[in-house]
Amino acid sequence: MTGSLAHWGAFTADVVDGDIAAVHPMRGDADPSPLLGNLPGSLRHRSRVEGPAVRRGWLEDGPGPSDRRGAEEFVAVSWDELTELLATELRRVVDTHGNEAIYGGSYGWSSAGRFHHAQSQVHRFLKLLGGYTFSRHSYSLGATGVIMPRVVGTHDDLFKRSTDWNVIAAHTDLMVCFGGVPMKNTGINDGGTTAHPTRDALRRLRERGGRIVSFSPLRDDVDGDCEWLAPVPGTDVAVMLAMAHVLATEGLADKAFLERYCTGYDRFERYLLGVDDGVPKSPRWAEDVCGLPADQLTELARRMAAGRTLVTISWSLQRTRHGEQAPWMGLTLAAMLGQIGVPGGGFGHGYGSMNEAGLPPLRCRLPSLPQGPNPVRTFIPVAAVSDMLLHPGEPFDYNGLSLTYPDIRLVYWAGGNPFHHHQDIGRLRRAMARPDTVVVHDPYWTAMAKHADVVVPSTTPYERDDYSGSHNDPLLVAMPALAEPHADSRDDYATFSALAHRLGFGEAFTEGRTAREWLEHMYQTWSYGLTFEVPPFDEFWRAGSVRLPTEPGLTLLADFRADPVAHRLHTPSGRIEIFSDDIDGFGYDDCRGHPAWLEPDEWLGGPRAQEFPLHLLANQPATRLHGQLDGGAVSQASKVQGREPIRMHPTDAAARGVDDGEVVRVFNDRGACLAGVVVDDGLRPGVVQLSTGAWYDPEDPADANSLCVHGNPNVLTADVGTSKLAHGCTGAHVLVQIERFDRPLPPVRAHEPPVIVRRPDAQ
Ligand SMILES: Nc1nc2c(c(=O)[nH]1)N[C@H]1C(S)=C(S)[C@@H](COP(=O)(O)OP(=O)(O)OC[C@H]3O[C@@H](n4cnc5c(=O)[nH]c(N)nc54)[C@H](O)[C@@H]3O)O[C@H]1N2
Ligand SMILES: Nc1nc2c(c(=O)[nH]1)N[C@H]1C(S)=C(S)[C@@H](COP(=O)(O)OP(=O)(O)OC[C@H]3O[C@@H](n4cnc5c(=O)[nH]c(N)nc54)[C@H](O)[C@@H]3O)O[C@H]1N2
Ligand SMILES: [Mo]
Repeated sequence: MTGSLAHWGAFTADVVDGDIAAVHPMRGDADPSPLLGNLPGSLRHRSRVEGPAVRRGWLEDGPGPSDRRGAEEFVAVSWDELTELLATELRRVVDTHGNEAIYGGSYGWSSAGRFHHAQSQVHRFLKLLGGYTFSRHSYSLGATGVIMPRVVGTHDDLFKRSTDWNVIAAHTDLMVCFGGVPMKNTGINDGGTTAHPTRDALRRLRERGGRIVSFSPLRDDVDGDCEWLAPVPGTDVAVMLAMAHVLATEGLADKAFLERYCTGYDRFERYLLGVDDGVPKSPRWAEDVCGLPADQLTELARRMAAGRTLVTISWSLQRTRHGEQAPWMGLTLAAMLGQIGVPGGGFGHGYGSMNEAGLPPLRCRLPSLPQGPNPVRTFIPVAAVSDMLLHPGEPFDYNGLSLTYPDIRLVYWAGGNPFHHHQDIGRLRRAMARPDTVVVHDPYWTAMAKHADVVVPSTTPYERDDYSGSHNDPLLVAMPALAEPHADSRDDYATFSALAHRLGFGEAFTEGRTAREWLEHMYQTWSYGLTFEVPPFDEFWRAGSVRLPTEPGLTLLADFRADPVAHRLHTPSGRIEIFSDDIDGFGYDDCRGHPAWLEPDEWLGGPRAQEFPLHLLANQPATRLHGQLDGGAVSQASKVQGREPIRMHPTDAAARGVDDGEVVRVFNDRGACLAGVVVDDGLRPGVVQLSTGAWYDPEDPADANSLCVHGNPNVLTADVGTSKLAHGCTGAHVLVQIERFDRPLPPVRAHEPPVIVRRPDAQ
């Protein structure tokens, strides 16, 4: 039995015949993630990429735009051929079009492990090649990443230095959670985790008499006892405005706090009270928008002002059109309550979105692979990938800047899956047809690999030595290889080393180190910079982990509250900006100078709902991390006739004559997919839920808009940014219609490799 770690937890594994046969959660993890159950059988799964492969058309006709991507067979090539082909193509693109023509954003979660982290490897390689067009921010926090630094001076401190679960358990009277605190999401941390304290913290809060109010279209967004209020999806800003209106009009707003720690409340209040537009944002007004009774909102607002209240906003609320508004309005509501910086009160962003919120941060940085500068300055907001590929040379707005989309000739991806993460897959396929070359490194034949020209088989984290490290986890965990690399797969480091040598910068890339030597080197340089002792590398490796000091007991913004001058925020005013002159100055119609209710297109109160009357929540899957290990036992056990489950309210199912266990067609004007019905009364009627992550599986691979027979919701979602300010991902919400699917069920081939031809002359 050897130990290792995934994004969802540390474990020991039984390994039989080169594969993980059983997984045991690490001792000490109070609430291990069920996702560990996807690991057995994953190393030798039939969807592994066995060896280097090149799309036939690209190999025979050379680089160039092609709508055959995703619809053509592959040719197996040797590693030497692969290196030669790739090096030649990279050189051609750089010499003919310049480094800016390489899109190397390569967004995605890859795997835990500090050295073999695919993003670190690909970015280091492309920087040494002379640079690449990069991407900013994430699909997780596209809106937050831009709005929150402007209005509270940070975005990642909001969850990396958030109020500790122990503080919440001890002090909070009322936890008002927009988007709930879904336990399903707290298993995960970027970089891995060894502890899952959320469930226990909520238990202790309740035992003390604390209450949880969950605003969510789904009942199970809070596990166990809570007050469940189910607004129309996407209307939380109206709900919060209504409660702010009660505070403002009943003398419950903390004027002293607003004056000392905030700026611009008076301008916001004009909007709140309807001074200029004649529309007071009262509970009565909100009732028509959000579908919740005005009296209930009024009563809750009074309760919030009466005790120690924490307002939390889940990340999902900003992954929608106008996603900037919910975290900004949540912060404003918390500021009006005046409890920001007080133990157990104030504001939170990300409880129930990820493991890290509420966990103490490390008192040190982590070992990391050094990254030089990127000589290319061109970037896009990450969720503009299709816009960029379809509109080279066109201008666009972003965060007060006027930028231009570059002309991309080569797309390079390692450690991410746009066919998981990006919206409107039909449009993405048309965008991916534009470049000359698409390169993908992945251990698995994901849809992204099937749409590539050059497919590079990577090892999984369990086939190489590495170690973990997370900013909110006290353990650095050794991850010794559990098995030999599958078939002809290689570490990304080995692939990039060979390419770098062939391109003439091998020494700069490897610095003469093997992977094992890098592990030791990174550990050593890191340990020299620490203010405390850690054991030497060999000792750490033998022990299997090293414990690092953390900062327990934090309250978000407590230092700012204690001394707003010494700890002024990194905003223009040094305070919380309820009105931002900078944002106001940009003049955007979809993000104004203060938080506001702005109607989205994809909502039940708008005209689109006439045609597509169901609001689909494309939330994070309970059964896997994104698309990773969709073929694993836990993910597969949830499927209905092999399709991704879609939850429907009994009245919505009955109205369409569909039953539990049947397969339906979910569609709108962008696309359609099949999904398997699970009837459940724990949803607001009119809302359906189909999580992300079923591997895209077009019935007709040659048709960009083909029916996905497996249930990937991104064939339905709109490819529009949150606003001109952030252009964040808006994949959380989409309007759809559902009908019975009476044709014979097409087979699911998502996890089958494509056709791969082996040439008779190949070695
Ligand atoms: N509709 C909708 N869409 C969404 C969301 C939503 O809420 N709704 N959520 C969004 C969010 S928050 C996110 S973060 C994204 C996630 O999107 P991604 O992060 O792109 O999704 P993953 O499936 O985690 O992709 C990681 C890939 O890396 C591969 N990989 C693992 N280890 C290695 C390695 O060592 N080397 C290489 N080369 N590859 C490796 C895995 O096999 C996998 O294919 O999705 C976004 N998309
Ligand atoms: N098991 C599992 N956990 C994960 C991940 C995973 O893939 N699998 N992905 C991880 C990643 S990368 C990220 S970024 C986080 C994402 O964290 P989040 O974005 O917070 O996660 P979601 O599950 O999309 O949304 C949380 C809940 O918000 C509710 N919700 C959606 N829309 C609305 C709305 O308009 N109003 C209200 N009030 N509620 C709404 C939904 O019911 C949903 O269950 O999750 C992380 N955790
Ligand atoms: Mo994410």
